[in-house]
Amino acid sequence: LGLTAVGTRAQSSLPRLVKTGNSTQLLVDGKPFFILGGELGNSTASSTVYMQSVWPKLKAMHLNTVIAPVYWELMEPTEGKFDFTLVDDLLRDARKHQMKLVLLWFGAWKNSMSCYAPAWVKTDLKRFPRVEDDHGVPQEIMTPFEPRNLEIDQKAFVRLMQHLKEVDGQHTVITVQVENEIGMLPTARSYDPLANAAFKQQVPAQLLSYLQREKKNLKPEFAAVWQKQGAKTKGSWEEVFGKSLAADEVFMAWHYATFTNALTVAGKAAYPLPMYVNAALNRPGVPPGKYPSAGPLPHLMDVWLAGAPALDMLAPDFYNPNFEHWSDLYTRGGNPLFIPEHRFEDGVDAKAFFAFGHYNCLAFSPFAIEGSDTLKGAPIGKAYELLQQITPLLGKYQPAGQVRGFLLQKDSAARTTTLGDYRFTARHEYTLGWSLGAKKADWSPGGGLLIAVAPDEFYLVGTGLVVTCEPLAKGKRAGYISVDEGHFESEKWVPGRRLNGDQDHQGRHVRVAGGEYSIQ
Ligand code: N0T
Repeated sequence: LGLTAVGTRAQSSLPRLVKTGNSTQLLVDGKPFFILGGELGNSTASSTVYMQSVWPKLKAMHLNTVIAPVYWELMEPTEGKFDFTLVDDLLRDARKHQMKLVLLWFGAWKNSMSCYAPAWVKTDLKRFPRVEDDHGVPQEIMTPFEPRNLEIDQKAFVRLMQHLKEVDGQHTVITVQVENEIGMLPTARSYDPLANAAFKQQVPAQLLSYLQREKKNLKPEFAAVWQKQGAKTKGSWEEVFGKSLAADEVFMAWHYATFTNALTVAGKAAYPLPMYVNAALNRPGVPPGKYPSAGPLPHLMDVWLAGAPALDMLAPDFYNPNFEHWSDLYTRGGNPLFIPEHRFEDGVDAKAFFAFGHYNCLAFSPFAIEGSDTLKGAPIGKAYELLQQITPLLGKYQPAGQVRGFLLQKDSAARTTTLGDYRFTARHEYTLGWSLGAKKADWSPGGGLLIAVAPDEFYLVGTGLVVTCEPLAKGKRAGYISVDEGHFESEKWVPGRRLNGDQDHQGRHVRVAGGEYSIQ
């Protein structure tokens, strides 16, 4: 009995996703975990020596997780001979710096291309054929239609997962990304011989039954493609989805998704960590084929959900403007927001607060986090330092719907939200005429999150915002009994200054100045 209990505990402490209330949480060692992350530049983790100067920077930025690639070409330089040195080094150094890892499987595909395939794959086009454009020109992209391509990629991926299972009893690796920004170029689908043969086939029953089952929940962009042809429940790809670039892309997405699903199923059978795929977002108005097509994009989420049910999440990489627009699209249907990449730019600090507060996001992570020019003052580090402190609060109150987030750009209107018995309104701090930043030409975004812990008790965490509140009950006013700033020491609130007078505008608002970071 004793042994069984121990075994069960070890099992249950594997990192995993759980749906709690209306949010999904990532549990690490049984506790809600929020990835305060950064993704390494692509080549950075290929040298353990190079990494030595990187770790202290990451530590200084208060990351709790590093998102780092595993390179197929370096892991299997000769077919069937595996070298896990780099992976083991990463694990050792992450532990030394008390950090977790999300590993990126740079396998068959990386930003559409197959540049991380080992030389023995790249040079054997016969065994490992490529996708072809509509003129029959092969591209440097392994075709998903060739079973041998799946076989070798899967073999390597399974070996990686087996290895992690063997060496990572302490769960340093908490999630795995399968491939990177899968996408088809320069045409919407491949025209290699196997692809052309598949294109003539009937649409697979698995997709058709998903369409029927989810008819009412399909994302509108995808439903439109299907309904344009009369929402058919059987037929060839052209019969069901029509003759268009959009239809070609659906076909291609299906085959990428089922390939990735096979990889994911096999990987999880070896070691069941949460797994996701990421997408290079398309620019609206650009036709399929002209952007990396057929990946887990908003208009193809249904195809990916139907074809790759083993994946836990579809994740957006943010290089486009309009953070909220894309986040809204990616949280449809309960898909948790997991941000493996965000351009490392001004405002990521504010967005991190907003993403965790508003979207119940599981991971936030600027890309090329080790870039040294961004280190000066490292706003993201200041945000992470506070987010780390409020993690237990976030984990506890998020499932109950007691957390809100705000993002305020220069041109944002005031944001209002209700929480508990109050309506809260947030504005950028520079909207206050007397704010030191009010006259600046450029306003760094402000952002924050608000947590209700009792009927009349709230925590505000953020930067560059001012919040007012009024009771929902008509004809009443609300005032502040007290506003304290402070910090958490191992989950215990330690108050600092009492903020009153000018600091809370004589009891009219709660405020964090632009460029400052605080918990109140
Ligand atoms: C990302 C990164 C890395 C002007 C780009 C973004 C990473 C990959 N791709 O640095 O390559 O591995 O996932 C593609 C979107 C770029 C849009 C640029 C718009």
